[in-house]
Amino acid sequence: MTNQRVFSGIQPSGDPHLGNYLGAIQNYVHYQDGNDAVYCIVDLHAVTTQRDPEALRTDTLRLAQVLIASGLDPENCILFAQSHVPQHAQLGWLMQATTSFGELNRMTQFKDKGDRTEFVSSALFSYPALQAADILLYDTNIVPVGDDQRQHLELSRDVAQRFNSRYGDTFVIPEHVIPPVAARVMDLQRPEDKMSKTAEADNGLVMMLEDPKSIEKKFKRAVTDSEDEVRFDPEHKAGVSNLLSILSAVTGETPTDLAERYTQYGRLKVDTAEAVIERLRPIQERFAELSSDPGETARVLSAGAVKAREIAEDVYSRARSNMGFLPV
Ligand code: AQP
Repeated sequence: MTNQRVFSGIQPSGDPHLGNYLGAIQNYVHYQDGNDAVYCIVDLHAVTTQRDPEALRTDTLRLAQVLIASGLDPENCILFAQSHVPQHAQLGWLMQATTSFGELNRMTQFKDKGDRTEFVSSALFSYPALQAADILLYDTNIVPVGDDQRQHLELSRDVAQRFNSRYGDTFVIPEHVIPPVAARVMDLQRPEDKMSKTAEADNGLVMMLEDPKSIEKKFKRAVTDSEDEVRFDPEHKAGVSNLLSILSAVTGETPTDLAERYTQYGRLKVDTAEAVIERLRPIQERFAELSSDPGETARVLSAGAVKAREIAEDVYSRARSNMGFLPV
């Protein structure tokens, strides 16, 4: 099907990592062609945990530059910062009123992040309601995300359906798309855990802008197991299967086909490192060019926000009117 509305968001909570790239950004680039794609740097989500204001500004611009360097074309999609479109926060409130405490309380990501944070804000708890607003605000058909967002996406659908049945047909019910491989890239040191910016140690985390030598070192030290058989078996061989998934996501070959080609863990690690470094190289080069002109990136985001607001205002007006608010 062509010309679907595609929407996804990514947090400016530090530079993105290989999991963000293979699980999400690669699909953002894919879905911008032949669709109406809208991509949002979700800075309002980033402040659900305490952020240094200067770091938030820097990270927002850097993330926009990484996304453009990865292949997002602002002429071919809408790229903007969430806080520039006030309808996100406005619809977020209506979504909070349509989401139950019990539903939010069942979100596993809140439990994980809440346990790791000293000050647990109420915004961290209600974040999936804002995420539902982000998605529903654009009459979205397709949401490309990594596997960790599956539960939040299901909540967005439930909330949209509840709103539609209470107040009449208002929102399009979105579908999520998750990549067939590397939908959950695992930590290289603790392959039972998701690769994450907030990992305890950074040896298991590969950043998109990381120096190639450092990437190579991390892959060479990746935790595998005490066997010596290369087999794709995520349940019993998490480390080896993670390497095969990463290599598969970069080369396009299936993890099972790749496994047949290897007899040694060492060779698999070296080839995966090389493939990742080669995939990231042009992105890093383009990022270096873009980062020399932050003013231009800021202009791209402002122009994106103008286009995003046009769509968002329509959908928000529909929602507030159906809910019974008086016209302004
Ligand atoms: N490890 C991962 N594998 C595949 N996809 C992933 N995503 C995140 N981690 C992985 C996907 O990246 C997109 C943007 O994620 P986000 O900005 O919402 O950040 P996050 O999910 O909070 O990611 P992090 O890096 O793991 O941060 P923390 O440490 O804060 O939890 C989403 O589509 C997500 O699925």
